[in-house]
Amino acid sequence: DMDLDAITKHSALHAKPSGLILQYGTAGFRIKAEHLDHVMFRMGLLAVLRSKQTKSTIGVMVTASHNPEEDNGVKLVDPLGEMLAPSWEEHATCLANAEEQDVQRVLLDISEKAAVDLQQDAFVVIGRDTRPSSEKLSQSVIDGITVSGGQFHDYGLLTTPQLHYMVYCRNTQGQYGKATTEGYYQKLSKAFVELTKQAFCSGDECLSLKVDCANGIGALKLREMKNYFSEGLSIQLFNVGTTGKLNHLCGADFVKSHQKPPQGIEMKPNERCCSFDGDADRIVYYYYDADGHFHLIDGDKIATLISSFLKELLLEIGESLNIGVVQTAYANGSSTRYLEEVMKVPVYCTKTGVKHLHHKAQEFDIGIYFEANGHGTVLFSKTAEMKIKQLAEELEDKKRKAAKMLENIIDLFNQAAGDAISDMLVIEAILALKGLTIQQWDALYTDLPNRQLKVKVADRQVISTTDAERKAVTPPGLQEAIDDLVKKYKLSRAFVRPSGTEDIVRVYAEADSQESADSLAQEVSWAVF
Ligand code: 16G
Ligand code: ZN
Repeated sequence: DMDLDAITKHSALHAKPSGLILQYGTAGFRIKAEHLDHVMFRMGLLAVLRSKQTKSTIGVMVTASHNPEEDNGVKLVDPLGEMLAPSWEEHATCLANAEEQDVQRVLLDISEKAAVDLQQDAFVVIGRDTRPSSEKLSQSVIDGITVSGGQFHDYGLLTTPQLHYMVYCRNTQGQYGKATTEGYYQKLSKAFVELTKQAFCSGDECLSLKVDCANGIGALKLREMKNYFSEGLSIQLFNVGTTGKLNHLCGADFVKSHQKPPQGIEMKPNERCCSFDGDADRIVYYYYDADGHFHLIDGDKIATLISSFLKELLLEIGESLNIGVVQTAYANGSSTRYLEEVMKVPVYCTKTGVKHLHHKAQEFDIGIYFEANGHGTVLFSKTAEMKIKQLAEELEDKKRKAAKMLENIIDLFNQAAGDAISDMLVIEAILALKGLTIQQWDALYTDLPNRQLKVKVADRQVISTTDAERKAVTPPGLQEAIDDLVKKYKLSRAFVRPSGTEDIVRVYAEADSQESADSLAQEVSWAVF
């Protein structure tokens, strides 16, 4: 049971700065670390309630992903390793904003609304990234858990997707894997080694990769994992956090948004490189060509490579499982066109934010989702998984081989969340199996030149959107203005949306040339003003 008076007393030790209002957004709570102590404590309390209500293990991750080192944040992870359910995001916001004297009342309110059985046991697992503030903040989460009578396991340093994996394992009685970092490494490396056994080029030539770890958790975890596949893949780690600052001039978000290589990595022409973000749930690839031009391979091209590989395997085994690719409005128009017209796979667009893509991808036997920024994974339905397992036993020769590959691919993809380590291994395996160089992969299609801008406005919520954020509904006249601007350029597209993580409006534009994309983005941002 919960001792509400003890909670109130303890809460005062994690007092909320008066007047501070926060919102549980697309990525949980995220601000300067010094303002987060009360939020952490209260998310400990909330995780206990959610655990009681779902009668399952709940996860709490302390991270601010690609944000600057001074920031921090917190996210709750639901029983199947998914993002917190929307109704609970609201509870989280209420609890975080409650004034000190109201904490008890809000807790009871949530328990009542969500029909939480307070007698139920609670279990919470915690992970954190490498930020200097993370350790102390995760202690505040633990404080909240223990004072409300919950049990917990603190994993300490973990990537975000590893925590999602742990939660998923624990709530499926170990069927998905062992809920330890060792279990995670074993599951992934076994699948990777089996998959690449058949690789056409097995010398160290083709399986060599440089990884920019954003000076974050990815460096620690990749280094641990390297011991599990001694010779299969040679990876060189950069920005491992010993000298540089987290996410500073490096990492997946920096590379994607600046469209240039990170600092702190040595790149030779045509060498395959990739960047993780600060909590290792995003990955992008890139290289310099022989003429010194930089080429970025983002989430869209990753989705395309994976889709084409999976489609080939399905064709080989002769089974008609339905595939769907899920993107957001940020997907490059060329990628959508290529997937639909050349590869003939159905493409769907959802709102920005992993929970939306993940949810949509669950509708298919094989749901491939990636945001252009490099967050994504592939989900396999239970039916698809069972069918593939069965075929791997029944079929013979080439067909059997293809079914076995699919079986390993299922194990290699993190089914709970987008995962830079897991995605990297899938990509490396596909490139090796198909004998593709990074240039050949890049050449699948040519990205339309594009530009993103941020606009500061008094109140970003005056902009509301529809059609998966591709059309502005308010303020009146804005969409018409954008339509008129878009008409002036060839192969053009543009949209605006309020950011879910920063107090700004984001503008996206693409067109037939970089100059056009730049000037369209600029004109649209003036229309927003
Ligand atoms: C968060 C989301 C990411 C999304 C980004 C958009 C998760 C785990 N992360 O980082 O998917 O692309 O927000 O940010 O959902 P924005 O709303 O500021 O553009
Ligand atoms: Zn991240």
